[in-house]
Amino acid sequence: MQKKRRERWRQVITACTLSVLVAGSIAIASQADAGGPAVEIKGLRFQPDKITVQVGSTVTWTNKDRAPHTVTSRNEVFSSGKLGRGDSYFFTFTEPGTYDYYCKFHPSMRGTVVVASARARRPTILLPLEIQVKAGDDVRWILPGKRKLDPAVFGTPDQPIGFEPNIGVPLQAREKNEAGTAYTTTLMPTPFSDKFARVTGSLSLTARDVSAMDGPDTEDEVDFTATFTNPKGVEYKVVVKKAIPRGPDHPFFGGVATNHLMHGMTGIGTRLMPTQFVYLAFWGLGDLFVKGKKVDTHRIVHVMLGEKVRDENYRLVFDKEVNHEATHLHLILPPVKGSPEGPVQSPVPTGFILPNGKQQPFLHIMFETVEKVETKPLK
Ligand SMILES: [Cu+2]
Repeated sequence: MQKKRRERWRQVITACTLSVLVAGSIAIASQADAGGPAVEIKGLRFQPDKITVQVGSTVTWTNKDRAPHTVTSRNEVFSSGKLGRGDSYFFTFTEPGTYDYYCKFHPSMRGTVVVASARARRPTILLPLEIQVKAGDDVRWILPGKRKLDPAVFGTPDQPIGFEPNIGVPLQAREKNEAGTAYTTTLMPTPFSDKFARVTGSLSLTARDVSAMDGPDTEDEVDFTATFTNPKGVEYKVVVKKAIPRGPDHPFFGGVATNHLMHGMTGIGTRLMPTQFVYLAFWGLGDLFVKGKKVDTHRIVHVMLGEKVRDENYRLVFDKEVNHEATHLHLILPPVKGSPEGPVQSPVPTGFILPNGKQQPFLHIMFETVEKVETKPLK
């Protein structure tokens, strides 16, 4: 669990390699790994002296003082040993709780790490309810790429499943292994790829889940704004004020859904995402702004706060690898638009040109840092 400095270098090198690969493959600049939560030891103080992190986070302490210090937990969970000037210490917190620590050489130096439990975020109240979410910091732009096909969701060439229109993958759109005994990936690039570029952004959402069922209208409400950049630093904004009362291919639960299994096996949303527990999701109609200018309206927007479906290499995992202890958020604008006749195919005018010279026709943005989830019952 404890990591030494050498391992940090490996992390930094991996992050650099990754951004080189991204830059190499699509010729764009990408930000290097910004790192996780960090505490500076400076002026005989831990700065900040109290931080809150999610389960699974690695906290870094770096001694910026001339004097040596230690990072020693009161209940002997971690202990850095002597840290000279410029030395760093890492610890990964796998259990929720409050961890007080101090410096053995200067016992008046004290700090606290609060490790929040992802499970504690699960809303436990019934409809009607209101949820507020804020996210930002670690934001990633998903680039198009082929998606590996999970046999649990798509079966085998002998016994294929999961091929219904719009949510599934048609059999002719699947690649097989050489022996023809298993599916490998989709034939074409999809928005559900492992390729990404780090960008910046923030998200704020208030959703009211009142209606549980689809119908001609809904009492569900959405007030959503996300701002983010593309890999070249161009600014985008997505604003949603209206929930879509019913779905064309699967229920939208009145527009806002709370506490549901979605994606994968479920038939709710694309099967290219793994089956996961979702705390909050909505489908709404939104406006898209690029560089402050409204470029489109009535876009179908889907946002979802769910279990973590990507591993440490940012690979979109299969059903059995979903991390039930962590959460993240995805924002998707599929190439579909709302019209009086219902949804119509329409590429998102992202203005982001891919290496093949074509415009990326969708937006899929991941918000890995969920800062706030607050739930309250409605009367
Ligand atoms: Cu989703």
